[in-house]
Amino acid sequence: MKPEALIDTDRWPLHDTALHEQLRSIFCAENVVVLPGFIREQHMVALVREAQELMAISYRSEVNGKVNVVAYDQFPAHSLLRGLYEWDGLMNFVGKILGEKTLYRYADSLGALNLSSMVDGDDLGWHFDQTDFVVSLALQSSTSGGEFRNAARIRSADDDNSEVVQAICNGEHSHLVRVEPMTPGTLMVFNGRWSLHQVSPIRGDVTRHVALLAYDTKPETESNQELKLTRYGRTPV
Ligand SMILES: O=C(O)CCC(=O)C(=O)O
Repeated sequence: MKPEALIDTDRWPLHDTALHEQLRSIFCAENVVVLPGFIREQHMVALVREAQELMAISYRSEVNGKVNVVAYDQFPAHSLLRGLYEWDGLMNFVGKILGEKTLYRYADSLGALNLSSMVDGDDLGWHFDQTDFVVSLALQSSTSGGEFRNAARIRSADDDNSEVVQAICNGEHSHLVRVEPMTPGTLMVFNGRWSLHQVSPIRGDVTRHVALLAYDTKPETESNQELKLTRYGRTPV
């Protein structure tokens, strides 16, 4: 299936300049853009099936919380998620939202595309990403819990705002933290390098699946060896 066919282009016309401007202004104001129903509902079953199958080969990372992660190099050539990630049409659309003329896929053979699958009791601690932008695609929600909590643009290249960051990690400053609605089929664009985020503990017997598509403003960027080891249990061969 062509990647474009997965997307509800009636609701989200990818080439519409008025839509680009609207989403761009939301991103400028809020540093996060949430696009509910980005994936056509009839294709969600196939995407969840793919996630379920891939989860079987995931690495269980237990360093900053607990999460099962499938690395980019584990997605087969026929994967729908890989097809979506490698399709320029999506990258260009994301670039329009971000106001970036040129965007690059993350050059990290493990981190460029991930599937994150979380089961009862799993959670993901507060962290920043090592790439500029992450696009999350919500595939399946847990019965309860599994909230994506985000303190948008809490630090910048000039100011690490460490006291506030530490306070949020200690459960303070809840007014700076927003829960983003990640219903299945939602695409969310945010800048994980500057936004502190976490996933609250999963409750219930339904697995939470999210695909994470990473982009950067510079070519050839990668995460460091330490992150690779903790997140994937290995470094690329
Ligand atoms: O699962 C999510 O919604 C976010 C995951 C995340 O931030 C990560 O894996 O680094």
